[in-house]
Amino acid sequence: MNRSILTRQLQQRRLENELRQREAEKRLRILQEKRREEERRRVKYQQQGQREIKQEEARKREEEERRLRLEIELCLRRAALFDYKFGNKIKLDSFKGLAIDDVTQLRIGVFGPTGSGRSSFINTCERALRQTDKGTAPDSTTGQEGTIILRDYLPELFFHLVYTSGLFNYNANETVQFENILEGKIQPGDNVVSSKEDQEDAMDLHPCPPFVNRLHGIIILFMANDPRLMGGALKDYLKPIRDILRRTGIAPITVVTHRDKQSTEEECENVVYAASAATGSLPSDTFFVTNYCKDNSKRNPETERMVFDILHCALLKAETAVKIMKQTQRNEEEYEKKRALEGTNVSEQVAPDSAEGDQQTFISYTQYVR
Ligand SMILES: Nc1nc2c(ncn2[C@@H]2O[C@H](COP(=O)(O)OP(=O)(O)OP(=O)(O)O)[C@@H](O)[C@H]2O)c(=O)[nH]1
Ligand SMILES: [Mg+2]
Repeated sequence: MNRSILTRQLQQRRLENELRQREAEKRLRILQEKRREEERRRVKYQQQGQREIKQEEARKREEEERRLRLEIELCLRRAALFDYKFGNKIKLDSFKGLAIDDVTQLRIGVFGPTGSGRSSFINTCERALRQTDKGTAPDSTTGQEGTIILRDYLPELFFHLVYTSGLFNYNANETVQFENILEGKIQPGDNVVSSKEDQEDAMDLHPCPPFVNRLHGIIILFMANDPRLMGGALKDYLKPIRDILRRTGIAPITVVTHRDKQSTEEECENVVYAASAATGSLPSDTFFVTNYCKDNSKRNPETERMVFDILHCALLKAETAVKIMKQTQRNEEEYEKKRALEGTNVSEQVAPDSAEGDQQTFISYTQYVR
């Protein structure tokens, strides 16, 4: 083989070798770039993972702080209810000139149809206040059907919740008995049949109950899925009750129970709207709760906060009602005094218990309550 052929072959091999080398170098660069990219991604994922862990830890810390803040709020509000004295809500100054020495307790009636959750609500209040696992109200009403039974709960406090049963049976005579309970003419331990004629019942009533034994506030309960609520039947049925309360000066609180049984926000809003229309409560005085009961026996701080909101509202309205009742009482006494002094012809004046007198009471009621 001549020399020039050998040189060309050598040249050719060198070129092929260089090509192979460049190709290998290129593949190596790609491989290294890939490795670096993977490394960058690994670091990024690691950082992201750590960030997520940190975020989760921060969320848990915030949740724990919120929980503890709520527990502190509940302790303070519980203590305020234990220490509650008349006048704490609307200030004693606003009762100036009124005879309130006899207001040594407040009684707040808990009304509602059977199964509306009255016992469970009272148990929820007891559990929230006393921090116990069980309330003292029995699960179902004892006693004969059609018998009015009252029982005061929370005797250790200035205010008592008064469990009422035997009403809301859609019975025409109920307004009379409702007024008797309101005025304190029926007391715990009495045995009054709700459907009896008033004449017969009058025998069993307390004729002149002291102011302290009457009801000063009202909580009316409904079960969220009571068909009479959404159908409007309860609104019609409660018209006389709304009228009595307006005349008396008591602004009722409304509590809808079984919140856990409602699925959408819209359903909840509709139920609250219907309930507030039925009782005449302001929307701000209408609450939607999940009671402690066999379905929900585990302690829930949010439930307790709601209960304290309801009790705060009930006491505020009860103090306002006492003020209106005491003012009406004072006006009546002054009217009587003036009449005795002047010896005027009464028939020309507006008697306090006439329709116009009611209107006056209503005006003062709206002035203070609304
Ligand atoms: N899921 C759920 N069940 C409730 C709630 N409130 C009450 N209940 C249940 O509803 C039923 C009636 O509740 P009660 O508290 O006994 O009602 P009540 O108004 O005292 O009724 P009576 O005394 O039987 O006339 C019971 O089985 C309670 O466990 C609630 O908010 N959610
Ligand atoms: Mg009951």
